Amino acid sequence: MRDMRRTWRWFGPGDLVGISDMLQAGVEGVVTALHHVPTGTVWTADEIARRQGEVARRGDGRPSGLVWEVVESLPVSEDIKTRSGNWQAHIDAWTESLRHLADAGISTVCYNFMPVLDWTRTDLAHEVATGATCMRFDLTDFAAFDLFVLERDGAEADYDEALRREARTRFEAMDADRREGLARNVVFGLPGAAESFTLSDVRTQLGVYAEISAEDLRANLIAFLEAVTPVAEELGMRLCCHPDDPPFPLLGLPRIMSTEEDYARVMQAVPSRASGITFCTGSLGARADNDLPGMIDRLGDRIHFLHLRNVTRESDAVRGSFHEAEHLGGDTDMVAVIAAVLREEARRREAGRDDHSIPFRPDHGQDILDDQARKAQPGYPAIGRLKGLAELRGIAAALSHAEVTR
Ligand code: DNO
Repeated sequence: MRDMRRTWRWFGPGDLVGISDMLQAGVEGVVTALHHVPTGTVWTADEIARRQGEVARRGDGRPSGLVWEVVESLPVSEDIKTRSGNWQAHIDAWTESLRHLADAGISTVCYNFMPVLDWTRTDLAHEVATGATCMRFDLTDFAAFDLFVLERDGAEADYDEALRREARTRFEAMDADRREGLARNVVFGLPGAAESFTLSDVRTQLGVYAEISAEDLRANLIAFLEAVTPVAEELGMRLCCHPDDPPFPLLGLPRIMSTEEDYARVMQAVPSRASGITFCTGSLGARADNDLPGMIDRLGDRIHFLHLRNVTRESDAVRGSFHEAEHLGGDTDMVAVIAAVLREEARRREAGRDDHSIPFRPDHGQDILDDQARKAQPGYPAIGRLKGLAELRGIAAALSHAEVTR
């Protein structure tokens, strides 16, 4: 039996890829969030119900048959991450939002614990050989931003001499538009990021983190989970922590959910299934030392949501440049990943678990064909994702077919 529930991220009514589009793409369930509600504020029953109503209708008003199944993300505030200021009020608001979501029948909630920046790229339309465009993280451009746009104190220490020199040459060759665009991509927030910062906000935030080590941040994550997990358990919900993207420290900020060991430590510290993992093959796959199928075998019990996408690593260094590949291209062996997911689902069916169909979404996609004119949210085109979904679905169907399994 094939499981792997096909979901799709939707940014709400302003998203240029609508409910009718995803229906035609073959989607079974919707992933969305109340992006307009400020971080730290309660998601009310009314706002949740309104979004559910929007998901339930196609563009022309007919029923869609689709349901909001996964929250991505319920944002965790900087106060919670730094355990300062209004952290307690924000945790109360977070758990209150969980209660309203549970009342509305939504039980899977993705979040992340990346300080200051959510996901980051230096280029949103990098052209590959086929003419498709994709997102790219270029370490030299990033260093140019850090050293010469942000002018972060102490940044020099994070890059070796050769990289600093290359970054300077790169920066000097950029016109004002490119410098501004780079800053926008890196810090002003890509789609779904909880906050959008100015350069001066970022400098202030970096000052706050100067006092917070990776171990402190991990302790804050564990303390957060110790507060919210019992509520999720009581409500029958599944929380799932998204990895750092990219999976290494940036701007001198600690990143603590980048590797198998990071996940294992947090899962062991809060040993409840209600506290789990968003397994993002794109984020984790940007490091060659992450063995993705092995991680699914070892941590699978706690994986509640999957982001399936692929990256091409441009270097073997832990911290290196990469770009987003086609779902079956790139450095991640997607067939092996899906085989591992199907093994986990089989274990769950055997154990009688009711969560044996793990929701996945085709994450990101290259801009191809009409995507290049539609200009939807960066990383979230209609056709590039539809192609990814079709390919992933094909693998799952083939690997679970009797011709293959007998
Ligand atoms: C990027 C996304 C992230 C993700 C959050 C989860 O495309 O995967 O923005 O939604 O980090 O909290």
